[in-house]
Amino acid sequence: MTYETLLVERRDHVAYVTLNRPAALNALSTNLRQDLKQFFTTIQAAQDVRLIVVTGAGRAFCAGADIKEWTEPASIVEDREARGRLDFREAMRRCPQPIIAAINGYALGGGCELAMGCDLRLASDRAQLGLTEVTLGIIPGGGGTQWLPRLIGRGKALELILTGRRIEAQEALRLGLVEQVVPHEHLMQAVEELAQTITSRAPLAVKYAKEAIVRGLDNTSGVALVEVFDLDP
Ligand code: DAK
Repeated sequence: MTYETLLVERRDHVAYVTLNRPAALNALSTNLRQDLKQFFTTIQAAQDVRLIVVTGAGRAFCAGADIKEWTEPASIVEDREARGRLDFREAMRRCPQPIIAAINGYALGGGCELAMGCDLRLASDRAQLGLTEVTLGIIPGGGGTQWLPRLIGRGKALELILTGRRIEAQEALRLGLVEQVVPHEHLMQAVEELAQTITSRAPLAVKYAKEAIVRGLDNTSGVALVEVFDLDP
């Protein structure tokens, strides 16, 4: 299957998906969200795919929601409803395969949430991460309010979300937001090595270990994805 805004490649048992809107720093346009939903829905049934890697083309992983689609102030509310219908995160959550984020550059707003929706995060030393939504007058509506405190604790999550501050990869590593920081030019090699190690292990053990961890920790993430949609304007 081919996509307008994604590049998909399979090597051995690994599917590599690259967000491919580099001129817009891979911002999550309607088309890109639609393609991601289709991709994650399709791939979860592909039994020969044992692991998924998500990365971005160019100098960003993903700069978040495509703010150029928010042409009128009132459309943010309509956009929120449209996002609910097009949300790819639930399809991601249902993937039995481990998902690695290869964070090659900016991961901001919805882009940081996309990284947190993955199971493991390896970052380039050039990456910058942040939930910057409050600087635009909105809250992280794509899971960030639930995932960030689980990863880095309540106080630090509040500090980052309420200020909208961007952090460098090394700080993200110290906080536990990413698992590894790798020199930029070695990022994909490090990701491939980790992917190969995981896919060399017993497939069912890997699958059920992921399921046990994610279901145990993640049973309220629907709060972030559903109740936010229901807020009154
Ligand atoms: N949307 C659209 N275009 C973007 C973009 C974005 N988020 N970020 C960058 N671009 C575009 C720029 O407009 C520019 O395009 P041209 O002008 O060349 O046509 C191109 O990418 C390069 O950007 P810059 O020239 O700005 O590059 P710099 O290196 O100077 O700066 C930057 C890079 C990443 C620091 C800067 O571009 C920036 O601050 N971008 C915005 C980042 C941001 O605030 N992202 C958060 C957006 S809010 C929800 C789920 C999710 C969300 C909301 C609701 N529900 C389910 C309800 C998510 C919200 C968000 O993500």
